[in-house]
Parts: sequence; C-alpha cells; structure tokens
Amino acid sequence: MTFVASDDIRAAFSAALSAMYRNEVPLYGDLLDIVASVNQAVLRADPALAADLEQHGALDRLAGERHGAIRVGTAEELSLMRRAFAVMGMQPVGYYDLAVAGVPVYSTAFRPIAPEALRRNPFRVFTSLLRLELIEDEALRETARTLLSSRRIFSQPAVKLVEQYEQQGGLTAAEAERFVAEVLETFRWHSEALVDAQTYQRLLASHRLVADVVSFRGPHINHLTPRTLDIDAAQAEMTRRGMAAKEEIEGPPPRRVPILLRQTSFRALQEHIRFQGQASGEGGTHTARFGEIEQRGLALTEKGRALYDALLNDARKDVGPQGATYPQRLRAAFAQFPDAHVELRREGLGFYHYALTSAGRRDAARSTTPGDMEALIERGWVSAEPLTYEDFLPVSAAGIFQSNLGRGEQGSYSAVTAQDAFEQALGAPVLNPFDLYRQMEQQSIDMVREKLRIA
Ligand code: OOG
Ligand code: NI
Repeated sequence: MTFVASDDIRAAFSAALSAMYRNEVPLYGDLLDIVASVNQAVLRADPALAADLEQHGALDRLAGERHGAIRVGTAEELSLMRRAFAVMGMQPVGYYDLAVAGVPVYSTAFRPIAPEALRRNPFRVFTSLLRLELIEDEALRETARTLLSSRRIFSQPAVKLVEQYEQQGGLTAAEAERFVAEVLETFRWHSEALVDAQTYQRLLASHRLVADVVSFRGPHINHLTPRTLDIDAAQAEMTRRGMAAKEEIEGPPPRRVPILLRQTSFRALQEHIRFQGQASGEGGTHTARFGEIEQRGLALTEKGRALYDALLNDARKDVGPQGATYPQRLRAAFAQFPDAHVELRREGLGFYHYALTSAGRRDAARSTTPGDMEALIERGWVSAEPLTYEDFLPVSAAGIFQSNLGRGEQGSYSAVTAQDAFEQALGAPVLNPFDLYRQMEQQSIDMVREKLRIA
C-alpha cells in the first residue's frame, strides 16, 4: 500500500480549512488580500530579503502559512484531537497557562516539528482545553459536564480513519481525502446551539469562553491567521479599510531584527444563532470568531526569552516617563534588547541555522580553520540564518483572548499552573520548544564541523 505523506495531508487540510473559513467569515478573505499585497510590497522594496527567503525555501511556505485556534471541552476530545493532528504530522508543542490571565483554559500548539515539514507547510493550531473545575457554580458546572459528555465532536468515519492510520502507519490517497473532509466537519461553525437561551445566558455569565465551548456541537475554528512580513503596514491597512482592529499589537515592538511573534486581531463578529426550543426566525447572537494577523521573527534561547519576558513586564507595569503610551514604553524598555544578529548570537539570545558557504568550501581545503563559529562567519566561510519562531506567546495569547471576549473579564483565576493535569488529559507530554530549536541549531553546527573536518 502506498501512503500519502503526512505533510501533504496537513497541507490539504490547511487549504480546505482556509476555504471553509473564508466562506464562513468573509472578512478573513479581506485579511488574506491585505497580507498578500503587503507581503508583495515588502518583497518588491527589499530584493535582498526576497532573495534570502527564496534561497532558504521560506518564500514558498509564506503564501500558505497560517495558524488557527480551537477550544475543546473534555480530556477525551483533546486526546482524540491529538491523534487526529498526528495523522497530519502535527505534535503538541509547549504548554500555555491562561488561567493566570483570567481565561479558564490551558493550551498547547499542534504543529510540525521537522525542518523539512515546517518548510513544506507550517500549519499550527493553538488548542485549548476548558477547565470546568474553574466554574464556581456547582450546578452550572454539572450542566456543562453533562452537555459536554453527550456530544461527539468527530464523526464516526473520522475516528475510524484515525484508527486506521494508527494501525496501518499511514493513509492511502482515497482515505486521506476522506479524512480531510471528515475532520473539516469538526471545525465547522454551527449556528444552532445545543442549549436553550436560558442555559446559554447562565454559561455566558460564568465566562464567555464557557458559553463558547459548551453551547455548540463542535469546536468551531475561531480564527485563522495569515503571516505578514510587515505587521505595522498590515495593521494600518486594516484600519484604513475600517476593520475594528485591536488598539495594540501584541508582542515585541518594531525592530530591525524581528524577534518572536507580533500579532494583532480584529474583534469578534456577532453571529446569529438559534437556541434549542426556538422557532426559525427567533434567536440571538454569539461572538467568538475573529480575524488575526501575525509577523514572525527570530526564535529566542531561554536566555533571550527571559530578557524578553522581563522587558515586556517592565513596559506593562506602567512605569517610565510620565504620560508615555504603551507602545512608547515598550520601545523604551526594548532599547536594552540587542538588535543586530552579531550581538544576538554573541550573547546567546537567539537560535540560528549555520551552513558552510561556497567560499568556505573552497578555502577550507587550502588554509587552517579559524576557531569558533563567529570567526568563521567573519571570514565568510559560514552563514548564519535566523531560525523562525514557530510557537506562541502566553501574554500575547491572553491579550488575543481578552480582546475578543470583551471588557470586564480580565481577572485572574487563583488556580496553580497545571501542566501535569493538562498532559494527562492530552494523553501525552508536550514537547519543549526550546529543545526543538536547540536541536535544529546543533544539527547545523555539527554539519558545518563535519564538512570542515573532511576539507
Ligand atoms: C486562542 C487565542 C491565542 C494566539 O495567536 O495567540 C491565539 C483562542 O482565542 O482560542 O490564537
Ligand atoms: Ni491566534
């Protein structure tokens, strides 16, 4: 039997999901247009960047690159989701605790991890599990539990195909096609609620997110985010077109060397829904789904990330010059973060992919090798390409959640961080993102050393 590559199933699913979401939320189509034209303008204005991206296979992945987000309600749903994503070559990476920011969920990101897989299609899905135990009202908690335990978010054929994949070690072309179509149904929006209007109101009063997870038949995709090369330009264009963009871009300030992740979103739409017991024509509205764009930069080491967290914290603390706005405070705080690749490497703040250049290959055979990597780079023997950050940021994610949940829900749950419980529900440990970047960097260094040794 010949099996379809997981990378191809993922690419097909990502494309199908994008088409479906574009249909469901036409504004998403506008966002895609904005991002495409901004990216084109950036590449036209900066041929060196274009050539660079082209050379590293990064240009191809950009056009189809996006992340999505879903929220599930039970451990069974989450672990089945993990198995379905595994069919598409996506692993759970990282643990995000949102309870500290007042959102009753914990999360991971499913994404490909191998460099070739990321190049082929880096589709990611930020996946949150509702923490029912954080609902205070006991009766409501039980209502929610009962509702969740009676729904099935995957179709029978979808479950069968996941099992088949696990037994056979792959899916045939026909099976893969069916799998994509069946799993797509899980992400679809349902305008008919599982609950009556009164139950919906009670769930909503406990937390908007609780209502969003519990009231419906499945974990509708709540946003899909294309990647832009210039988020400031894209944000300006969103505003110009009258989209209700969030006031501030999440993440680091604009810099020469982009680091980590910058994101902005526009507010959730109001969608018409019909509750149980209502006739057609009656109904209410639900706000959950939104639009978002992102710009990705250099992946930081633990040391770099600690510096990022500290500086972000300073900017958010509202200190600094009197009357300074948040973007001004952010820029001021990040003046301390090196903004040139040489410094970022020397201080061990970022991860890079190293490779022997053609000059390196030519000259290494004829002269002695200078000592360390920086000396090799200086001599032009080795190139250092920044590794792209492939993950998410908890503070930014909290900001994205909150901006779409509306005001007045910015408290914090006193729950302790609960990675163990999350992994129990997931049915697997999450991978440590720093380990993944470190391995990618180390492999490239080993390769350079090996080639120099042979020369
Ligand atoms: C997920 C919000 C987090 C991001 O890009 O940080 C997120 C959600 O609202 O379900 O998507
Ligand atoms: Ni997002």
